[in-house]
Amino acid sequence: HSTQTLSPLKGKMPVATLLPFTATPNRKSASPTSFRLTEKFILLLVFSAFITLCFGAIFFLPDSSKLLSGVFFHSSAVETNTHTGPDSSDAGSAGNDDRLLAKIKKDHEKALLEAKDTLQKLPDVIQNDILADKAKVTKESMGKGAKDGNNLPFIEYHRPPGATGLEPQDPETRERRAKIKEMMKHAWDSYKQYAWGSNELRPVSKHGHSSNLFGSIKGATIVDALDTLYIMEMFEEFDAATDWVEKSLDFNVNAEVSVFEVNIRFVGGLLSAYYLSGKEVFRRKAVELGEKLLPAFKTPTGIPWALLNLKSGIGRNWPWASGGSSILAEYGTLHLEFMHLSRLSGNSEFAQKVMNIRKVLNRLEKPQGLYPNYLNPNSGQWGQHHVSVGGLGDSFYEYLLKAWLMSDKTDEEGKKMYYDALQAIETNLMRKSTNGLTYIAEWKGGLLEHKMGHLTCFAGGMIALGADGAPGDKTGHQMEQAAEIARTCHESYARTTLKLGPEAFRFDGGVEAIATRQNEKYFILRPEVIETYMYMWRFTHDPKYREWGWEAVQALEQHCRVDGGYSGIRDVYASSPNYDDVQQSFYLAETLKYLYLLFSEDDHLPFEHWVFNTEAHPLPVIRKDKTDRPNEVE
Ligand code: DMJ
Repeated sequence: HSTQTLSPLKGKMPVATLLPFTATPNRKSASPTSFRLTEKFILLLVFSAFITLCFGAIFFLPDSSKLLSGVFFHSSAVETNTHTGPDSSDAGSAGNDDRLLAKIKKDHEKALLEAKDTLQKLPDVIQNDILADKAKVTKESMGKGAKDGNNLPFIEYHRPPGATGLEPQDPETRERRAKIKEMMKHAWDSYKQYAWGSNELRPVSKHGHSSNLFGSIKGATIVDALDTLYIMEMFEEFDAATDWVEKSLDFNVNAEVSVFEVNIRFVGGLLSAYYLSGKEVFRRKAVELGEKLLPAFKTPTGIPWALLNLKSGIGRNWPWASGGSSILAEYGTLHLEFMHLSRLSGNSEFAQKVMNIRKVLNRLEKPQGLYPNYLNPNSGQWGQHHVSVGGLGDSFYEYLLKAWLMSDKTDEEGKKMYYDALQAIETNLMRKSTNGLTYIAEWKGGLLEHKMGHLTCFAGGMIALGADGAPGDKTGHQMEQAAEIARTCHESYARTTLKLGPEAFRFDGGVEAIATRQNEKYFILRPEVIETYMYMWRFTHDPKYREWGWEAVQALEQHCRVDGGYSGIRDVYASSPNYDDVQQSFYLAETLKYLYLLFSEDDHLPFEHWVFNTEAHPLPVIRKDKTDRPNEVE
């Protein structure tokens, strides 16, 4: 179009033609040029007012869209509504109105019936429905964030009783307790000075040390020591450790770790630090790490791999473990931590994983009622029939008992499995030496190896802890067994030159409670014997247990303490120590904590409120009646 073609229409069309009613009647000429300027202006004003009114009617009147749809689209709107209803084939607006009314009536009746149903439900059922809805909402609200542990459900934190303790009444005990705290300070300060951020300290050469059990995760000593620092009221150190966890503890590593070690030390340490201090960072980190461990359960049976690459999620077993088996003490020592992870994250997956392990075990035939150390996660069949209450088996039994105790004695399955297993151990593995020392031997396809490991010495404490609930009036009997094991383990210390126990001791070839092989003579600051003294002290208040603990303290001070911390020693029968130059993280987590509790009052971390994981990290009992719930997730 040219400008010329358009201009006559635009410029010369008589305004009167458009707006005849506005033209002046007397006017001779109808030409727009004959209007005066003011008239033109008024006409323009009237015209624009009219346009504005029209638009206003469409856009600014209330609910104009409904008005329009009611006027112009009435029948199609009703059709849309009735497409899902039973009368959808009827046509016509009168029929549609009827259908609409019928539908409203039907919905109304349905709502009334539902309300009636709800009112007829028992209060318990209604309560359960509400809880189920709540759990669903919590799970949904966690959304993606829960996957990386950053968006956890709200939990009102209440500190469980006995997180710290009063000074003991008796002056000697007070002094001894203070001494243990000083030892902790020396171990911690040395680590801080020479190995801060590394997994462990080399106290002789004074630098950091990292075991491959943790891949490239760092700071094992910091996480393992957190709760010990807290219960000893070393709050300045605890704050420095917390700060490190916040800023530097990193699980995003491309490395293979031991699922068991990472669980008992890192997950356990973080959980305890959370329950003692209430600091959210520990809950967040524990759940984050727990999530990273979950791919370990991707096996045909759900029995987890021993080793897991945290980045790829690929797992495998130790190459030395019978035919690619998983290890009883490893897959059987996840239960306590994983139950708490579910509780603190609102994610039931953790609990399901460990409950499934029990299911697999309960389906299997057990030789003489015993649990072999090796189980193939692909076939679900036992590997070699080796049984031990020490290395490879130990904490599996411990966690059965403690799962029952931690559940406020509601986990009947755990209870039954524990007491049945203990009976089989008593029948097949527990023996008395010629001179009356009770020991727990190792079982290899029906043959006994008369050796007891330092690790096995924890069993004294475990049996004492479970004695109270023993079925068939066996409480007294089990307390005696526990006391005898404590005595045997004390003998294993007393019969060495340095008064510290060997890694394993034998009851054959004319010896009792003595290591005969060179590679079993070392002492690596392990806690099990002191752990048993602590339990025995709590249950009997027999002063000998404190005395035995004090003997160990003196030996540790004399032979393991060095300028840069505490070191393990290679031969406890040598006349002077040959250092292994490692300060194990469990020395701070367990050995020093159990010593401190041995010289504390009973209401410090009392057993009715706390259960210790296998690395001595205290976890609160989960109350069944909810009246004493330290932390409420539900
Ligand atoms: C700790 O890591 C744990 O106690 C584990 O259950 C066994 N070994 C060490 C201490 O000896």
